[in-house]
Amino acid sequence: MKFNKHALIVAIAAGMTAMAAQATEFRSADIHPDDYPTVTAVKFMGERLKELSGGKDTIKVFNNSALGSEKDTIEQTKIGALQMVRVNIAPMNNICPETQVPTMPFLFRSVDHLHKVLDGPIGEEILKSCEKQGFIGLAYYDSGARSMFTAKKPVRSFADMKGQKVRVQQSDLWVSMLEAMGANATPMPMGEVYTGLKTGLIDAAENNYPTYESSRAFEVAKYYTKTEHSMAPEMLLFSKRAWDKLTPQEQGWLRQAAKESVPYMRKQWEEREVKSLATVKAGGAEIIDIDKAPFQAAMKPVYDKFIVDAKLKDLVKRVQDTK
Ligand code: GTR
Repeated sequence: MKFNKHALIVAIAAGMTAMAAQATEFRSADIHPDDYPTVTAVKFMGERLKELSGGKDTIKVFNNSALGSEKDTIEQTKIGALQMVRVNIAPMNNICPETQVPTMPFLFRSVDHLHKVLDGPIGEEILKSCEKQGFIGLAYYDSGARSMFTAKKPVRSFADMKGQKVRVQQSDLWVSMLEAMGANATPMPMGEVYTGLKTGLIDAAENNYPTYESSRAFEVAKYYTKTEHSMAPEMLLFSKRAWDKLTPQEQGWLRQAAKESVPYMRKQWEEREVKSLATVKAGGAEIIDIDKAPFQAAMKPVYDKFIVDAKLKDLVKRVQDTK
């Protein structure tokens, strides 16, 4: 048979088109920069997904708030315009009430306690509770402990919180938490914090070391007070609308790849916390130790207001009872 070069090229091109038609690139959003542990973890997940699916499924991360604030991208994920999103649990608080539980102030005793809860049936139950709102919860990522940082007046005692205008995440629970500390809470997207502090629109904000560092907030708010008031974790959510169109096999690959990205993320996170602390200190931040007892005591009304029904009360109790 005579070799027909033209036919071969046509055949290869047809094959490539068929492959391209089948390949799926899931879009995922994040507000953080390229080297932030949440972003590198989702990229790692994408690589694992590619391997598991034999090259069929991949993930493209849109970082640096390219697709909007966390609130915006959660809405895009709900309608299926975006397949995946990595957000903090806080902007989910108003959407699915169970997510308030891991957000609650001074709930977790340690990182080990947090991991034990989130890796077990309680964590699973909370992820699952978001399904009826249109989200498949794939995983939690670490976010350390959140603490106050102020631009003008350092917080050296509980009384110093009084009257500080503090940016909070877009969650009613967060507004109440800061109000219970005596502050004026102003919800706004993370992307506006640096300018807000610089222009004096806000006096303070609160976050973990890596975000305090990566947002450069330490340049404009140099007093970082270790209140460690919440260990609200990060969440990885998939759009239920998009999920329902996938085969069970694809869903399985996504779940597995997400699960495998968790230990990877935790390791990156531990390293980043150390690195970020060194960076902010070198940049002139003052790290202030504080007596946390009055903060903790002031949180009772917040529990009374948000942990209202039997379900949430039971979840909080089970978290506290987890040894
Ligand atoms: C960070 C978190 C982000 C976002 C941010 C904020 O620690 O990783 O997802 O929630 O805090 O305060 O808005």
